[in-house]
Amino acid sequence: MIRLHAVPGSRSFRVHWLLAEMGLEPEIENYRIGDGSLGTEAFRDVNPAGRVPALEIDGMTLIESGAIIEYLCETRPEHGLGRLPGDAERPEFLVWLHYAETVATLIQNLNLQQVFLPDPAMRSPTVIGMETRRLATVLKPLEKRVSGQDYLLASGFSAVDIMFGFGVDAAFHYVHGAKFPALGAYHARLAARPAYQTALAVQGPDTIYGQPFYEVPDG
Ligand SMILES: N[C@@H](CCC(=O)N[C@@H](CS)C(=O)NCC(=O)O)C(=O)O
Repeated sequence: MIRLHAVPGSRSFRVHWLLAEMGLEPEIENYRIGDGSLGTEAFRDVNPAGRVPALEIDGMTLIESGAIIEYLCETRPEHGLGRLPGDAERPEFLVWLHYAETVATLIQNLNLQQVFLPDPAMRSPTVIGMETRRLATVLKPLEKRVSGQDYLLASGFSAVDIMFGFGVDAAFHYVHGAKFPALGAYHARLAARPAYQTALAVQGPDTIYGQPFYEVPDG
């Protein structure tokens, strides 16, 4: 049994998509941010930090999307989605795997400001402006990277594209896609993958974003 604890539209999509690339179908437990479902005693038994993803697999419960992705790639190497120790691309694989969290943290800060604060008056236009600029800055190396090749690694599609693929989608709620044409095309390539579509169909619609784009408020 493989069970994925998930919030549609969140980092749990990374794990779901990787499992789909491996032909594995997890049972899904869906939660929502802000409705208390991540704070129940039952979920705190799964992950005391109250965060998704959490994956029940191989008799364990794993948290942290990056760690889960590394674990799945290492224990199921036949799918060729990781770059294991000894592989010439291993250092780059690790860099991009963790860089995805640099991007995701900025998106998370913007989600808090733009989506989750209960009263718009609580927002800080200064913080939103700063974090939006910082998000655009960290996307630039990725834009350059996928201008010259289809995927983050020269050898082709790998789990780092999954780790980052979720972030591209979410980033475009805050930075204009027109400024990152190569990233837009990259995301379209990723989204066309059958496993991405399978995970998306099972996950259901994203429950985080109520609108396609969030401008930096005046102030
Ligand atoms: N570094 C962790 C971050 C986990 C995390 O913060 N997940 C978010 C969803 S993307 C969450 O569960 N948030 C719950 C909340 O903000 O209450 C990972 O990659 O799994």
